Amino acid sequence: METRVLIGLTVLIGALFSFGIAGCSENSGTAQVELGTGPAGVPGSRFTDPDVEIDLSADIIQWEVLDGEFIEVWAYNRQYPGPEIRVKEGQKIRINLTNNLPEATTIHWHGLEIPNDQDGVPGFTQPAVPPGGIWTYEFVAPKPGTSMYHTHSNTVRQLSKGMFGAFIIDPSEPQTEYAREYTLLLHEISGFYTVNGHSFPKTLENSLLELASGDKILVRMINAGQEHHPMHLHGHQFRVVQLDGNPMPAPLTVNTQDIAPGQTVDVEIDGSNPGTWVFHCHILPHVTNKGQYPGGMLLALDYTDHTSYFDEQAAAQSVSPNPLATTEATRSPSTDPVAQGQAVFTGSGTCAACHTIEGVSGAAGTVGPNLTHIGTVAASRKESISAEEYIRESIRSPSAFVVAGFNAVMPSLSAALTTEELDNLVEFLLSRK
Ligand code: HEC
Ligand SMILES: [Cu+2]
Repeated sequence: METRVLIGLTVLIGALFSFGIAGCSENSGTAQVELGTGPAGVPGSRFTDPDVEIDLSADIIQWEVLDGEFIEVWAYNRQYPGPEIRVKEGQKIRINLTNNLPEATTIHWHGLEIPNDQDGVPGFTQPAVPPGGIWTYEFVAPKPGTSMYHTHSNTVRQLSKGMFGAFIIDPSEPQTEYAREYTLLLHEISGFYTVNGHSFPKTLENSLLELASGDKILVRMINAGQEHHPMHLHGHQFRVVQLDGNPMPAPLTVNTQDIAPGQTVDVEIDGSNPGTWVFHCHILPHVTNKGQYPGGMLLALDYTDHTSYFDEQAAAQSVSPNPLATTEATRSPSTDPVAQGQAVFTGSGTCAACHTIEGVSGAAGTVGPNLTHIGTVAASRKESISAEEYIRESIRSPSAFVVAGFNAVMPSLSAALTTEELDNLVEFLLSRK
C-alpha cells in the first residue's frame, strides 16, 4: 500500500512538473497582467490561456504517519501534505478544486498578493464550496518566494486535519544555484508531530537532507500547524535568507530558527562539516510520537561523501519497503494455522493497525470494523456466499465489500500476502466466532 501512495505522488509531481515546464515559454515575466472581468470561480472567466492548470481534490483518507500507524487525514489529492505547487513568477495559474469532503471548503493562497476575489475566504471573498461542489481559482503568480496554500473554511478543524501544501514561486530569471533544495512542512496531528506528513523514524525515509561536502543547499520550512517550532541543526550554522517568502536584506547566521504558525523560513546550509547531523525541533515534546521519545520532528542532514555510524547502521539493516514482509521475522514458529494467522494479523504494519480483535494483544485499531466476532458476522453480511468466502474476498477485493459507517476503504493487501498467509489469516478469523 505504501508503494501505491508513492506512485500516486510521483505521477502527480510529474504532471505538475510538465505543466510548469510547458508554461515557461508563455511566461510574461510580469505579475501585472490585466485579468478578465467574468465571475470568479468559473473556469475561463478571468483568462482562457492559463500557463499552469492544476486539479486539487479534497478528500478524507487514511494516512500512514508511521509504519503501521494510520490516522485520519483531510487531504488535497489524497496526500498529506498536499502536492507541492511550483510555478514561475508571472505565470497564469488556474486551480480547479473539487470538494469531496462532507462539509464546505475553500482554498486560501497564503502570503500571495493576488486579486481579492481569489483569496479563498468564505463569506468575505467567495461563497463556501459545498460538498460535491467545484470552484476555480485564477491568478498571476506574484513575486518569487516560499508560501503555502491551505483551507480557509472551518479552518481550526480542516487545517488541523491536514489541508495544506507548499506553494513555491520561482524567479523568472534563476538566481542562487543550489546543489539541492528541500521543502519541509511542519504540522501536528492526532498526537504526532510531522514533517512532510511523517514522524521520526519515517521522516528519514522521505525527508533525509542529503548533500556533499562543499555543496550549498536550500531548505524551505513552512509551519502549517498551530505551535512554534524552533528548528535546530547540529554541527553547523545556517543562514536565514528569506522570511515569509521575502529576501532578508542581511541574512541571519544562526543554528536554531523558530518558525511561527503560518510562517515560512528559507535557510541556506553549507556542506562544511561531513557527517550525519540531526536536525530537529528543540521543543522536545515535539520530538515524540504520542508522548514516546524519540519521534516527531527529528530529521538528519547526511553527507553523501561520508560514512558515519548512522550510514553503517542503515547498511547493516535490510530495510524492507513492504511492511507485510516484516511479519516473516515476527511470525510464531508454531505450525498451527490459527496461531500463524494471528501472527500475520498482528505483524507490524498489517491488519491490527486498523482492526480490533478483543483478547488479541496489539489488535486495537479503530479504522475498520471490530473483527472479534467476524466468523459469525460474515455469515450475515452477504447471504450468497459462505463466511469463509466473505472473509477471503474482503481481503482480496476490499472495494467490493464496503461496510456501512466506515469512511475509509480497506487497502487491497492480498498482493502482499502469500497464499499460505492468506489461508492462515482466514483460519484465524473464522476461529473468532
Ligand atoms: C488501512 C486500514 C485497514 C487495514 C490495514 C486492513 N483493513 Fe480490513 N477493513 C478496513 C475497513 C475501513 C473496512 C471496512 C470495509 C470497507 O468499507 O472497505 C475493513 C473491512 C474488513 C473486513 C470485513 C469486516 C466486516 O465487518 O464485514 C475484513 C474481514 C477485514 N477488513 C480483514 C482485514 C485483514 C485480514 C487485514 C490484514 C491483511 C485488514 N483487514 C487490513 C480497514 C483496514
Ligand atoms: Cu516544535
